[in-house]
Amino acid sequence: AWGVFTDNTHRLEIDLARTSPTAWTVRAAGGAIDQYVIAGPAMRDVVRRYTALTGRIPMPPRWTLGYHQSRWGYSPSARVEEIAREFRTRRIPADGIWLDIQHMRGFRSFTWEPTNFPDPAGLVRRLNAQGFKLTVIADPGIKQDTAWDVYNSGVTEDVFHRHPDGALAIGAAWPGASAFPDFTLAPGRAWWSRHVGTLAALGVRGVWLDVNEPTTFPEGGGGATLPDTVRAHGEGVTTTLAEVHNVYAMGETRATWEGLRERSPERRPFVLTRAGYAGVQRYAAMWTGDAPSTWWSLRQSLPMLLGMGVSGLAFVGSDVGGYSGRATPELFARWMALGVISPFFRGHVTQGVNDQEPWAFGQEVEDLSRAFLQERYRLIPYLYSLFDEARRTGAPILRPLVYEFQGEAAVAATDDEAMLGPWLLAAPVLTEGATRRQVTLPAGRWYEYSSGAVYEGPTTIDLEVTRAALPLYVREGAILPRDRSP
Ligand code: MIG
Repeated sequence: AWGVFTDNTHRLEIDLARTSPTAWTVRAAGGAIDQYVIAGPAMRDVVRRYTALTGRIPMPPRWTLGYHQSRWGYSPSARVEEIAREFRTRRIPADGIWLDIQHMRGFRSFTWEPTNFPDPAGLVRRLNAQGFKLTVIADPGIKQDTAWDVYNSGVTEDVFHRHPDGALAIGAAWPGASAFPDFTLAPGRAWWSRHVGTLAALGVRGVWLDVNEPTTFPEGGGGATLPDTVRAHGEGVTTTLAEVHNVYAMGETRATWEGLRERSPERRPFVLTRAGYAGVQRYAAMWTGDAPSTWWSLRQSLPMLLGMGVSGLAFVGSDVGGYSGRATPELFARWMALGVISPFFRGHVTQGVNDQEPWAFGQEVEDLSRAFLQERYRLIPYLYSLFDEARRTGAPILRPLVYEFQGEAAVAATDDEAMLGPWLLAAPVLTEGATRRQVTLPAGRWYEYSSGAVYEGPTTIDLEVTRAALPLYVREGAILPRDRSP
C-alpha cells in the first residue's frame, strides 16, 4: 500500500484515470501542488505516516462515545427536557442531547430565543441532573445587525471577511444578510473562541459546526458560497477565498476547540463539523451530512465511514435513521445497528417530519434499539481503547477489512463489512427486506460474539438475520474489555 496526499487549498480537480486509463491528473486553480507520496508497505503504515503529517484526533470526552439524540426542531426547552426524560423512563441509554438552529434568536449564533429558551443555564442544569450533556449548533454566518453586540464586536475588531474594495463581504444565510469571520486571522479566531466560551460558560459541553463550507443561500442573490474574490487575511499574507475557501472550516474548528478548552480547561473539548480539510481531525469529529433516509444511503454510509477512517478521520458517524425523515421501522432499526459500530453515534433528522427517536417506531423497534444501545455501552471500554490508539497512531476506529487483512483477495474490496478495531468483525444488514446475509470471514479462527460459535476462516457463512441482528465476530486472540450492561 502507498498513499498520495495532494496539499493544495485552491479549487482542485482530480481525475483518477477517467480521461486516460494510465494517468491520474491533478489540476489546481492556483498555488503550488504539494504532492506527498506516502510509503507503506502496510495500510496502517500509510495512515500512520499521513496522520503524523496532518495530525491525529485528541482524546474525546468519554461520554461522547455514547448515544446522542438530535433533531432539527426540539423546542421549547421543555420539549428538550421531555426527550431526555423519555430516554430515562424507557431505560434507553443515552448521554448527549442536541440543539439545532431552532434555539437561536433569529438564527443568530451564540444566542437563545427568549420565549422558548428563556433560561439556557437552567436547561443545562436540569439536563445534567438527568445525566445528559448538551451540544449546540453555531453557524458561521453572523447576522448583519447593528443592534447586536456579537456582530458589532466583530466589526469593531475587524474580524469579518471583506471585498477588495474594503466593503464587508455579506452573504445570505439562515439569519439573512450575514458577515463571515475570517479564521485565517489570529484575532478572528480569538474573537470566535470568546463567543464559544459564552456557550461553555452556560455549561454547554459540545459545539456543532454546520454550513461551514461556508454555505450561502443562492436564493439570496449570491452563489452557494462567498465569491472567490473575497479577501482573506491569510495569516499575514493577504490572499482571497480562492485560496482559503477550502480551509474555512479548518480555522473555524480550531477556534472552536480552543474556545472550549480556554473556557473549560478541565474538560476535553467536543466539536462536530460538517466541512473540513486534511487535518481537521485534530479539532473535530465529522458526520456524513444530510444522508437521506433511504436504503441506498444506508448502504453507502458504511463505505463512506471506512473511507473517512483511512483518511485520518477516526471520529465519524452518520445521521441514524437518515436525515430526510420518514424512515420505515426496518430502516431505522438497521441504521441503529450501524450506529452501534460507528465511532460517532447520533440520531438526527430534519424539521417538519415524523419523530425519529428510538421509541417512535413502535414497541418492537424500541426494544431492539434499547438492546443495540446496551450493546454499544457494553463495548465502550473497548471503543475507548480504540480512540486512544487513534490518538497515538492515527489508526481508524472503524476499518475496512483490507486494513487488517491486506493481501487476502477475498476481502480486498469488501465494503459491507468492517473491523471495529483489530478484534471485532461487524457485518451489519444494509439491505431492505433481508432475512439472510452472507458474511465473509478472513483467515483465522472467529467466535460469534454472543453464542461463541467457532468458525475457521477464510470462509463465507450464510446467516439468517432477524431485525435484531447485528452480526459480530471476535477474532482469535482478542481481549475485549467490556462494561456491565447499563
Ligand atoms: O440549511 O441546521 O447538515 O444536520 O439539521 C440546513 C439545520 C442546515 C444542515 C445540516 C443538518 C441541520 C440543518 N443544516
